[in-house]
Amino acid sequence: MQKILSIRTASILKKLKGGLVASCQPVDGGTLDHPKIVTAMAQAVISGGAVAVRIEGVENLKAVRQVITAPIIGIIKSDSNSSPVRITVFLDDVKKLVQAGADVVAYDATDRFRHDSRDEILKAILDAGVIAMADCSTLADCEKARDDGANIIGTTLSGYTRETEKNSRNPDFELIRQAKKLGVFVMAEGRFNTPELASRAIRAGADAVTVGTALTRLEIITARFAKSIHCANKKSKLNGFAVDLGGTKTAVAKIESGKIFNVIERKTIGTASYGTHLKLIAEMLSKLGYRKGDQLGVAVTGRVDEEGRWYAVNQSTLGKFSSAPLQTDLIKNIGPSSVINDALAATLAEHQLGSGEGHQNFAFITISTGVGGGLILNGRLHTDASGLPGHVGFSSSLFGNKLCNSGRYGTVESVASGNAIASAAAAIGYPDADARAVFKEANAGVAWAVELVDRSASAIAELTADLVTILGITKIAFGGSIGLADGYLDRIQKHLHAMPNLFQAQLVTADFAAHGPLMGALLNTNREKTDENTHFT
Ligand code: BMX
Repeated sequence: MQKILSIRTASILKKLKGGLVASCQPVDGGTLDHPKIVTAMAQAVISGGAVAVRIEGVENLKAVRQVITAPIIGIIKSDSNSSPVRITVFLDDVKKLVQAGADVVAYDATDRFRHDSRDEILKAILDAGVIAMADCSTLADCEKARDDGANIIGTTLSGYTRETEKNSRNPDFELIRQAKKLGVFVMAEGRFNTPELASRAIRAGADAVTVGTALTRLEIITARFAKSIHCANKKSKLNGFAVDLGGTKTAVAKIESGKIFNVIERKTIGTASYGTHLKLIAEMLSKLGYRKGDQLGVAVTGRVDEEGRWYAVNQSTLGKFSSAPLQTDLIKNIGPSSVINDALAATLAEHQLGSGEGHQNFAFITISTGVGGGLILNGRLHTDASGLPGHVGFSSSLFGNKLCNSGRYGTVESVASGNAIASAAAAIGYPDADARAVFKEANAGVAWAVELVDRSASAIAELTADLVTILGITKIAFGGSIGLADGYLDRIQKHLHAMPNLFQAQLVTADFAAHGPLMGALLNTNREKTDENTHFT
């Protein structure tokens, strides 16, 4: 619907077109959060080439208006316990912003519950004779805002609503492309943190780009640099060899400056003797050029106690021995090394160098041959002398209906793991389908396979909500061949989102993907020295 724009509206949109809008919003309550400083920021960004500014709060806006002739996009943020909507929530806000001198008023245009409806807010903005900018999260929001007469569509809230939070890592270029087709002025906004991302927004069809954090949130920008330097320092010290003996495969890697330099893999024979596992590890290491005395970290499926003794919890994954002095034997037969459970190792890697960095209450869950995990509580890896904590796969599942090979009845592992999926397939007449084959069928839409994969994801979603409820976990990274499989995280997300807000956590795939146990095994070799409690927020 092509609208006839007022001369004023058209002239402001012309000023914004093809330009950079700087959102001058210091960290709430930080030392820069003062109208004088916000004004100075606004002047500075205009001298740097911004064509307009986005300003939060009436006092800031009044102060900036006095010294700036460029267009101002005004918002008021309010926090409420009853609604997640924060941007220009009240009809009264619109009046205040217009009186303070805003040329454009931006409002939350998502369909989430709030005090005054988005329709009323938009009408109030348009009635006040200023430009309405709709901060949207999805294409549906954009379509609705366009139909209702908003002049600017912003991608501002993509990644910040429950529905879109899984896209919260990168800017939403797809939404820019889709919104552009609606024939309105599109403002790219949200995580355009580098000049390169901002120029990609224009290439994707945006009419203008708003950048906030990367320009005016000094604390956050500084923390990013500090974190990056900290990671680089840590990675540069990460040199040596790592072993990951998982339920399905055994991988051995040479790691240089935190990067996998070379890796070899063999199938894990679950029924092999302890001696055979040890021999295989030694052979693979020597193939990669390991020499006694090189830094060596070993991660294994199964429980590892504080003495480095190795036990199967699930007897069907490692069937041949009840326990073995792995750490002692590695040191004796191969060289100085440390041993840790595979999922705990991946948790360390994610927390120290990946998706969990800076998080105080974080979990990693691997869904693979088994279902394993690890917990970061109050910034530290939660372990004890037994080595059992973190084995979340052996907690009980709503969907459990058989004895797990750990000896517990109805565990998450007995429902959600690769072995469980394969045996459920066999039970309904598909004896040759392993988990990979079931996934292939499920992705092709075959009903029985969809049901099995979905049951697994649903059990993991319940586990996720339990971790949130019992431990206050706020972010969970998923790994393992099933955890990383196409579409699996979306399924977990769907089941979790069906639960009340209170039980939600941020869900992501593990940054180190399949290499988490290797990286974590090596990190574990100097765990005492590298403090996992270090965090930057
Ligand atoms: C099982 C358990 C965990 C392990 C997890 C994932 C055994 C032998 N293993 O829950 O210790 O972390 O599987 O490991 O009891 P995977 O590589 O075997 O899938």
